[in-house]
Amino acid sequence: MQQDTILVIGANGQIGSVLTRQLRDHYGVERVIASDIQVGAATDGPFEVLDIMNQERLEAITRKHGVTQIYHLAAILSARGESVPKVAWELNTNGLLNVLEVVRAGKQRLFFPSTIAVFGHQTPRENTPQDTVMQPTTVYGISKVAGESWCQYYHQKYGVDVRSIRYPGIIGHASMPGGGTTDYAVDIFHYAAQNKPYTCFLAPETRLPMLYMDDAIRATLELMAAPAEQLSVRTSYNVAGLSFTPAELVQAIQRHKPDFTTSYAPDFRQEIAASWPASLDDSQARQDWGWEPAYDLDRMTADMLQHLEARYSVQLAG
Ligand code: NAD
Ligand code: VAH
Repeated sequence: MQQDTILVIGANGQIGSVLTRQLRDHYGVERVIASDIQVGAATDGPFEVLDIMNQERLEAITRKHGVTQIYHLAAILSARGESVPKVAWELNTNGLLNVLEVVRAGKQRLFFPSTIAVFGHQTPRENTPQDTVMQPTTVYGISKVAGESWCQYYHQKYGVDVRSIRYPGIIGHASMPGGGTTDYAVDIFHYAAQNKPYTCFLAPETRLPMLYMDDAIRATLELMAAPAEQLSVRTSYNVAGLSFTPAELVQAIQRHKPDFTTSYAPDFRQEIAASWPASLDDSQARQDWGWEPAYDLDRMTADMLQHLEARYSVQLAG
């Protein structure tokens, strides 16, 4: 049986750095090639500097290492995308097209992360269906709707085995988020763990779907391992985990740290968040490949605080 060799594009990022570590645990360090536009976090194994706008270099790297699977994570996220809309469109869409062209020829299995930012004000906000209105308000969302459609097109037209999840906001302790609207839900834990007050850039009642990093990585690996014939969606799967407001997250943190306080100063990201779902219907993912989340709000909060308090107390002691 052929052993898989995996390329992670955008391996220095919030998700890529954790995913690369888990893939290396699973497949072996030498079988997982990390890549990013510059050298960064994921350097404890093979690493290639790769600008995804350079399709020839991507082709050369996949040939050199005999790559059989690609996780393409490089993108500009929702909040940062609004300050550089054309750059975000270019990277998120043409970067993906470069990857799709390479896997069309090389027949690698591809993972492409989409997002709940594909939805907009016209979308049902509660229990957002798998198939529904998609009129996004951000350039990030527009690029991901196009990306989902390109993935389905390459699957239908060329048989490309591309698989995708619409990630909600991802929360983890091992890496920092990079310019999104859900970043508050990671930042807040770092303040709480250091016993500092936090100022939240979303309003207290803003309910959004979220997913703990452990669940997000497991979902990704389970989808990539699922038999192709079981997959009925080649745009992108809704995947739900948690759904909470900043006020509810503060209460969950206060159950561990009663003195923790938060004030609210909503900025431009409030408008973006208001256009996204509050909760998702992920029954198709559950039916097709057995998706089930493991973390609820209390379990996630306990795990985040435990890891971050340990890290900051070591830093203080040092
Ligand atoms: P991130 O911003 O933390 O990381 C993106 C990585 O891509 C960075 O390391 C960056 O250096 C790299 N990159 C940027 N331009 C590049 C280029 N031209 N060539 C190669 N690499 C380049 O992002 P993330 O949060 O880890 O998200 C990863 C993917 O998951 C993205 O596609 C994002 O849209 C999607 N996603 C993330 C979330 C989330 O909450 N983090 C939610 C939904 C979807
Ligand atoms: C963002 N965290 O805020 C990302 C994500 C769920 C939204 O794509 O942009």
